[in-house]
Amino acid sequence: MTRILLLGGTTEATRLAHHLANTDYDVLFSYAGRTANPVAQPLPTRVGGFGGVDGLSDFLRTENITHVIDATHPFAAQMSTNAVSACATTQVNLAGFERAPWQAGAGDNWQSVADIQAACDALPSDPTQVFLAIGKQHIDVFATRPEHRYLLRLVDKPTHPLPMLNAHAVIARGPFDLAGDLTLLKDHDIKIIISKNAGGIGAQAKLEAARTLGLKVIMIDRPFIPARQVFSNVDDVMTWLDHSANRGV
Ligand code: 3Y8
Ligand code: NAP
Repeated sequence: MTRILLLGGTTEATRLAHHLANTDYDVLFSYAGRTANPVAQPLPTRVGGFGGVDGLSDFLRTENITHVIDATHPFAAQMSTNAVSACATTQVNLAGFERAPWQAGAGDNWQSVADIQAACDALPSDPTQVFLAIGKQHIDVFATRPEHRYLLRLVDKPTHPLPMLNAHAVIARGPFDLAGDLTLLKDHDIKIIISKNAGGIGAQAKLEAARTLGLKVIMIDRPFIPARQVFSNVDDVMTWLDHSANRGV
């Protein structure tokens, strides 16, 4: 009997959830529990970690999961790595569902860096205004650069003081649009944007706004994720699922 665990937390996962909800498949949606009020899904939903690879392996066995679709964010590398290990151990079918990275286009002024520390190191020595569009989990690094003024965009109101002296947080969940991001960048006189190469449409507006305003973007490359089968559209995920489900694997 096919039973699917859908690891979510992205626009693509939400789109796939709505598609799967209109099939006869038995699907369980999973959030990490990072945000206070995640978007409701049209599927039975669980919230919270599994307890590492072993916890996930035990979960797959006890919940009789036959397929895992990893539709987490490209920077959710620990979850994706754990899914590769746990599915190998338990012989559960695994497929990634992720969007292509963004590519710089004509008129873009991007500097690609390997990780968040490199993004911090890439900031200029002269004080400037920075839109730190990377959420809140890894912003401590920027406390070492107090000369700059930071604009942050967070999903939930911060419960602790921000680690940087000169910072302002706007609270918004996205997906975002060009008009809103143009206004945000102009209102805060932003000169540099730091972004993860998330891909997809949900966070792309800030890059279009940066191009319009001629702003520099420090683009953080995606972290390594172990090899697994990956699809980039719903139809291919469904073909994989229907094929392996019919073969009873
Ligand atoms: C908890 C679920 C949907 C999904 C929407 C996408 C689009 C908006 C863009 C900016 C960048 C950022 C951040 C962002 C985007 C979508 C998508 C995407 C970036 C929610 C969600 C959860 C999270 C977790 C959250 C992180 C944070 C990252 C904010 C829901 C809204 C910056 C990533 O407060 C925290 O601890 C937030 C943590 C991980 C990165 C970080 O390190 O802080 N996402 N984002 C999921 C869970 O619990 O499992 O609350 O509804 C999902 C979405 N976030 O259905 O429409 O698909 O990419 N999310 C980044 O890309 O840099 C915002 O502001 O421009
Ligand atoms: P991460 O660093 O890769 O994972 C850390 C731990 O969080 C995992 O080991 C796992 O805990 C738990 N976890 C992560 N995703 C989960 C899920 N969908 N269901 C159940 N547990 C999950 O993950 P992250 O970067 O913090 O991302 C957390 C969530 O936010 C994911 O759903 C992701 O899709 C979403 N998101 C992340 C980003 C981002 O920038 N990282 C952007 C947009 C959305 P255990 O080890 O205990 O199992």
